[in-house]
Amino acid sequence: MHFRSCFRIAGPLLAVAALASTPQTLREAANASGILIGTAVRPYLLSEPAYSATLAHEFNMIEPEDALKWWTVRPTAESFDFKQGDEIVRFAEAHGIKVRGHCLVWDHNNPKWLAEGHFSPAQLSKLLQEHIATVMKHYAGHVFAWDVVNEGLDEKGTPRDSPWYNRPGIGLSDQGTAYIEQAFRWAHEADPKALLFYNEAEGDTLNRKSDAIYAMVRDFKNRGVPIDGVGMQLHLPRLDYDTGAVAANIERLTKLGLQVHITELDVALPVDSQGGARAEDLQRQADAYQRVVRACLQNSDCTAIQTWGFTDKYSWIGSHSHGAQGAALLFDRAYKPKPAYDAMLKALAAGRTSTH
Ligand code: 9MR
Repeated sequence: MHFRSCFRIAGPLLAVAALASTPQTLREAANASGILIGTAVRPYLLSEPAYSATLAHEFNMIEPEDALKWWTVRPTAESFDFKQGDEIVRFAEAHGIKVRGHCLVWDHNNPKWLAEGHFSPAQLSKLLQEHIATVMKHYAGHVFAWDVVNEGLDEKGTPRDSPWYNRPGIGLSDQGTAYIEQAFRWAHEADPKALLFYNEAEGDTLNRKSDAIYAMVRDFKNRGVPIDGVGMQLHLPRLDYDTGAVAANIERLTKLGLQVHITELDVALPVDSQGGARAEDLQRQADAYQRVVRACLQNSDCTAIQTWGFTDKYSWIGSHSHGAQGAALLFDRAYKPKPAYDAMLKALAAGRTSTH
């Protein structure tokens, strides 16, 4: 009798305890698994209640999608505009969220005055060093990691044409990755505490580009160039993406003593004119998200997973594909979690499987 009544009380209590320990959000699951779960954000959307509430609940890291790019921060050669970036940092700090910075050096999206300015290498070198120093010092202590150089290599693995490299470049145009190295050295001088990343697209699996990234960062590590990690963008081009090769790539990079962040994950699907995707594609998308999370959790030096936006209401994919693709993210246009969300939550909640 006594035993039975205890059991009757203990049963529901145990159920409540189990419920309390089951993560209910991506953020809770990521905290429990010791990983950062992030997303790209646009500051002008923070005033939309569903947008900011979802961000605050679900993520422990955010990254300005465009707000810290040259075209936003550097309206003229003489001035800096930190309004948008500061708004994101204020939001993050009010919600205990870490901020990742993107990006200090890129051939794309530079302001017109810079792209068409006909500057000499000496002038460009001065402009870039000053930019890196001013932006990083402004955010020192608030932005814990930076994409110092974004997409510096082409598909053959050679440095991409850029005002910083060879058009006309900062004075290192015939020296391969030397301009990238210089940017990392300046970044380290500007904020010695920030983690410094090289961020790249289409270098996620084992291919010519990822081999070139590997060779470059191995050389940097060997020569003491200050670099802490590699960002793998992972804009997945296919549902059957080879996540085994992603895991192998993470493995070889982390063996160099580097961290890996997955920085721009999304999985574009074919969509109809209303932006709707097929149910079976949404399931396969969920599987792809889950496989990427598992590939990262397998390795204790894969320390962050970030999606490139979180609601299908706002994503670069639609305009980029002229409406042919979309539905790439974790929440639908009404902020309802999709199968991809459930799969990601499950994979994060399962925790790390790394043995090293
Ligand atoms: O999503 C970003 C979009 O809003 C911008 O118009 C575009 C150009 O600045 O950049 C997009 O983000 C890119 C990121 O900065 C670097 N990797 C590729 C991303 C998608 O194009």
